[in-house]
Formats: sequence, C-alpha cells, structure tokens
Amino acid sequence: MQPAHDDLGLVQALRDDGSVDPSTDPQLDDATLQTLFRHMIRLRLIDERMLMRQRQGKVGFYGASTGQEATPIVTALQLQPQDWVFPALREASIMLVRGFPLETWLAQIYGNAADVMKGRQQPMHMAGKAVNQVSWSSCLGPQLPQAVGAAWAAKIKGDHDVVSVAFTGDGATSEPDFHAAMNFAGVYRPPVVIICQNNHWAISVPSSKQTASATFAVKARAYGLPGIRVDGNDVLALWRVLSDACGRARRGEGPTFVEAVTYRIGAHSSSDDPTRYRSEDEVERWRQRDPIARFERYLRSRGLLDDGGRAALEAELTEEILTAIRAVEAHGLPERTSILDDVYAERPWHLEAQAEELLRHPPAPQH
Ligand SMILES: Cc1ncc(C[n+]2csc(CCOP(=O)(O)OP(=O)(O)O)c2C)c(N)n1
Ligand SMILES: [Mg+2]
Repeated sequence: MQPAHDDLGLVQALRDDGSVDPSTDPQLDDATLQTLFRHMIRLRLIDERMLMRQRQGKVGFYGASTGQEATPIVTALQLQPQDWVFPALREASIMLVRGFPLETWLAQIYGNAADVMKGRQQPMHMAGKAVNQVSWSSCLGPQLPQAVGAAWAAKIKGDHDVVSVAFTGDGATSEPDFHAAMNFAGVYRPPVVIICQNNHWAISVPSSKQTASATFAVKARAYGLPGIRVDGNDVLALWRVLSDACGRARRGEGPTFVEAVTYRIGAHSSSDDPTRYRSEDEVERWRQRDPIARFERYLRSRGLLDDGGRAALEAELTEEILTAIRAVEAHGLPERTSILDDVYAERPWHLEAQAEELLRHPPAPQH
C-alpha cells in the first residue's frame, strides 16, 4: 500500500461472508491469526468480568473496550520492546499483549496493596515501565503531544528503531493538544503513529457534532502527514494499515495518522447510561459488525477454529482471569501511611507527625 493513502475511502479486508479482499489481505500465518483471536477474546472476557466487579462495588470505575478490541490488539502486535505507547481510555490492553502480568495490571484497577502504584491512580489508568506504556492523563489530549515529543526525542538522540504510538478518541480531536501534536508531527516528522479510535461517540456527544470535516482522517492533510481511514472492526485491514504505519515510522519515513472507524458497544464507562442518548437500533447495527464475530467467521472458514476450540479457549481464559482476580482481591488496602511516601528520600519530621496523627484515626472499612 502506498504511504500517502490519504483519500476518504475506507480500507477493508474482511468481507461479511468471512472471505478476504486479496488486494488488502496481509496474508498472516495461522499462528498469528490465532494469537490475534486469543488476545481479543481475552480482552472481552476481562472487560465482562471487571464490569461485574464494578457493579459489585469491588472497583470504583471501569471503561470497557467492547466492540473496539481490534485496534489495541493489532497495534500491540506491531510493536517491539523498545517502542512507546501513549494510550487514551481504551488501550490499556496493549500492555497485556506485550507481556505485562495480568495480576499486576488488575491490581492497578483495584488500587489495593497489590498495586505497584500504591492506589494513587484512578482505576483504568494502567501504566507499565517494563512495557514502555505511559498512563493516560484523565483529561483528554495530553498523551498526543507527549507521544510526539517522545518520538522527537528518539529522533534527536539517534535512537533509530524506536516508535511512539499515541491514541485519541474522536471526541479528543477537538482538544488543542490534538492540533498541537498533529502540527508538530507534520513539521518535525518524528517516528510516531497517531491513532484515532472513532467510536462515533464522546460520551453523549455524537461524532457528527464533533467536527465539520468529512472524516477524521482527512484532518491529517492539513498538517502535511498521511491520513488513512481504516475499518476498525476489521482485524486484517488494521494489520495492513498499522504495520505499514509502524514500518514507515521505524524506517525514518515519518508520522502517520490513522482513523480507525469503530463503535463503542457498551457504555462509555461504568458511570454512564447510553440508553439516554442513543438508540438500540444503532447499537444493534454495530453488533452485526462486531470485530470478534467477523474475525471468527474468517477463522472458521479457514478451518482454524471450531465450536470445541472456541469453548476450550474461553474456558481456559476465564480460568486465568478469575484466578488473577481472586489473587488481587486477596489483598487489603495499601498501608495508609504510604500516602506520605515517595515524596522525600527520607520522611521529614512534619510528615512523621502527619503519619502518627493518621494512625490515631480508625482505618476506612474494607470491601
Ligand atoms: C479536557 C477534558 N474534557 C472533558 C473530559 C470528560 N470526558 C472524559 S471522556 C470524554 C469523552 C471522550 O470521547 P472520545 O475522545 O471520543 O473517547 P471515547 O471515550 O469515545 O473512547 C469526556 C468528554 C475530560 N476527561 N477531559
Ligand atoms: Mg469516542
């Protein structure tokens, strides 16, 4: 595919009947296809379990990726250990694909004594030094200039072969940081890939109210970088587009902006009720284009999956997830006085006094 694929067309590979368009087929081997499927199912099961945990009051907040599994999972499989990821709300799973332990990842959602961040982050702000993944910032947008800056630093330092990948939602493209990042990327041409997951909604605001541009991809033209629009529920098309974009960055050929067209099947987060602003008909239309179901049809048509294999995979992954959840839930809250740690090398007298005062009060009830 040509790098300057910046028309408004949608790159697709998987057809509805489970066959593939040969002109965009990345021709992945069986093992890669199965790895992709496994990670997507794993993410869906984790989301299901964690939303239940949120409803049970075990965790405060959760933001699921249901319907949007393809983009983070395909991205993760393009990355090498030295690459950096600057996510938005729905890409924490990239850490897991890159080998981050599930238990440590889950502990960051619980924020309990098992959490390496000592419960100081909000849930869903997972980060991992070992996998070069930075926590997102809660406010929309800052991860984009951060990623472009990290890529620019790599370029200046001569760290060839280090790619930064940044994510944004459709809504966050209205933030000044998006425009600053795109402009900087266009001018300085660092090795960065900026991916917009256009899931059609920014909580209750539809993407039609977010921009007057015909697409999000077309915005890249104004900034002088290639913009590509890809079916974000089509694993094979994503592979084609994202391997191209990461390859270009890795070879020093500059940045790419990718709009992945997808849909958030569930609520924005555990704090949202989407029935108040969108129709069940719309959701149902997108359920028909579920990225996992579409991919599954393809795997079955290639003889790589059958009912038995599907059930065994789900049982195995469910067991893994429940075991990890149980292990994390066995921990209590972090040591209360740890809130005073990590500011000074040694705790000074006034923080000692605060620690003593804190301990004179009874601890908060545990779940
Ligand atoms: C600067 C800022 N404004 C508003 C919010 C509240 N907020 C959190 S998520 C969100 C919607 C984000 O939509 P989008 O960028 O499309 O990402 P999605 O959640 O759909 O993946 C909003 C408005 C925020 N976190 N930061
Ligand atoms: Mg959105």
